[in-house]
Amino acid sequence: NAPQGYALFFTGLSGSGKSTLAQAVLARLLETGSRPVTVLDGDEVRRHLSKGLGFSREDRDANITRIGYVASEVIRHGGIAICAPIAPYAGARAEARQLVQAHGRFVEIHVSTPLEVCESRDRKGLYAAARAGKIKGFTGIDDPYEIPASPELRVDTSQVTVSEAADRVFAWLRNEGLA
Ligand code: GGZ
Repeated sequence: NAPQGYALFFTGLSGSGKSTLAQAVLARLLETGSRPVTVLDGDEVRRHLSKGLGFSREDRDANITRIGYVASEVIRHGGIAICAPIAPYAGARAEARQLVQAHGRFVEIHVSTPLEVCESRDRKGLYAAARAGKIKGFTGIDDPYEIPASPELRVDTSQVTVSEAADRVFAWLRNEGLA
């Protein structure tokens, strides 16, 4: 029997550490090398799969639905899909969950790093631009982030290292018989 595919769906604010954590988890999955893994990172997806979409609610929802659909295809073939968009709306996350659960497991990981920490990191200067009104509708500043009510996991990268956060993801997966 082929092992069940699953999606690791990281959701959280810009600068919360989603991509970094996703890369750390990817590196460990590739070390064991037992399954095909596809990464659907926010930036990358917007350059290709979601090219042309903006940041209105409608466009963000379309982005998350596309990610969910591609993840569901990866999982249908027994693979692992690592997704790392902001995914600020609970409704769109639920839709991605439905798409994925038709074929495998959906592991929602809320990267719950507080806004103050994300904003103080401000690696790309986007929070400063949003505060200055140069970017409108920036998540956490003047656009909502709906906190996941019951994610499979919650990790705050201001409280644990990336490596510890990855450990927690793998501990969860082992406990569920997925790793
Ligand atoms: C939020 C924005 C915005 C606005 C540009 N709001 O730190 P980043 O740069 O690399 O991560 C953010 C990324 C978010 O894209 P997602 O596809 O993950 O968003 S969503 O799930 O809501 O569809 C940020 C950049 O794009 N960015 N404008 N207004 N983030």
